[in-house]
Amino acid sequence: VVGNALSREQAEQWVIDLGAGSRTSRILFDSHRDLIYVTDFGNDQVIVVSPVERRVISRIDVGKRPRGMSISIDSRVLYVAHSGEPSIASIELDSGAVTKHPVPSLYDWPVEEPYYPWEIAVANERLALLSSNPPGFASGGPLYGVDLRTFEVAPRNDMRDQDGYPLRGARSTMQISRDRTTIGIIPEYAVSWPQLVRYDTANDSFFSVGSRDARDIWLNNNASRMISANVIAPALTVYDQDLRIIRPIELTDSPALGLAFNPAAPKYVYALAYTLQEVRLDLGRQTRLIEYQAPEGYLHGPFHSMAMSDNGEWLYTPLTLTAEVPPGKLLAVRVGPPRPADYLAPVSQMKPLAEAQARNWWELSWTGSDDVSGVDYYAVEYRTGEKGDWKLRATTTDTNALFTGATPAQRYDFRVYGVDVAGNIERYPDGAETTTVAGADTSGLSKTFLPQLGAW
Ligand SMILES: [Ca+2]
Repeated sequence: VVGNALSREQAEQWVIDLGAGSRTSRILFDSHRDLIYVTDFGNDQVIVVSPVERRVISRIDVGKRPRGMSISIDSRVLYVAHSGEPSIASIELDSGAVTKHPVPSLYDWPVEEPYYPWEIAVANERLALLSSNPPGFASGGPLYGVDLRTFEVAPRNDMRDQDGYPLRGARSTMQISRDRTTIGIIPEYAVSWPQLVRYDTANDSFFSVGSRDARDIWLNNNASRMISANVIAPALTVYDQDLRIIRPIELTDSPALGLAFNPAAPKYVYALAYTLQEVRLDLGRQTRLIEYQAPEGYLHGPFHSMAMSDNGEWLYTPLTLTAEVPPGKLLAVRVGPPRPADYLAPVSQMKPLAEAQARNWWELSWTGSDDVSGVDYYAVEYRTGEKGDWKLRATTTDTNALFTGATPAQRYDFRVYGVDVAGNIERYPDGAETTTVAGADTSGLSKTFLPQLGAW
């Protein structure tokens, strides 16, 4: 970890009381309406907060002990998982009309009692994933799929670890990428080690990797990067879209419970424990670690749920007086200026190479563009043959680079991805974008310099 300097900042912030008996569970920012929804398991309500007016504007009665929330693709319906009864609610957000849908089939070995819903994540127009939990425990029941047209609930026994053992529901979290391609899941401890799971919306399929220490997971806008919080140590881990570890990140306080990417500046990551810390990842270096001070007399955590405004200006978390008292307040911290709406990564493409090279060096070139903030840099990767691991060759603001020192007769594959100024990272293509075979001629090479900034 490089440049891990901590600074403490007293940012602009405001606190609102969520009302008598309120117990904050999850917080969700509705970017369509600029409203914040808070599930309150103390009063069995969804609390609606206007961040503009900085007050509670309505309270919606739902079922017992509401917990997870997820918003429909068309932003018209909010689904709520009730952890105190076998049902979920759908709330028509424009009218406030609430419909309760029983989910009677949540029984499974080894608990004799029914499992109740816990977290819910809308994958597409038709399907939501629903995790379950036995009442009074936080140990995780099976994962279910909910048909959003009929509200039929069916077990998802296809969420399995690498050895094929079925995994059980989410311990604490299911996070949806902004582009809705991916849901990141941390299942309950199972037969095997704890796992990180990626659910692909397009393929309706799960992909798992082992992880000894994951607690929360968060995805950037297009799920090209995922971050998990270490359950034991004050540390985070950055993964790529295939859940390969890219790098660790050290925090300075206790292990984080909650995580968030800044949607408008996804190079900024927030980790919530007893303190709130901001990590700035820039060109592969951890350039800054900021600790936001809680308002006097309060503690930041430890809580799981965080939400951010669409423009990346405000971060919302639960707030409490002591670690023993459940949170009944909402804290808003201003973590930066409002930012332009840049949620899409650059699009780039390698230009095709000749099938074979005469020399053992050649020029690579590519094209690329970005919609709003512009391309910050490109990362060029290569592998030797189809089975080789991808390796970073260069990060550069240019659209060409020399590839030198190749082994004659060796096949080389290339791919490129772009990172925009806001910090959106393009997803890798599945395979090579261009391929060539190296020659033996070493003559003619006048420069060997390859720019190297370090990617993340
Ligand atoms: Ca962009």
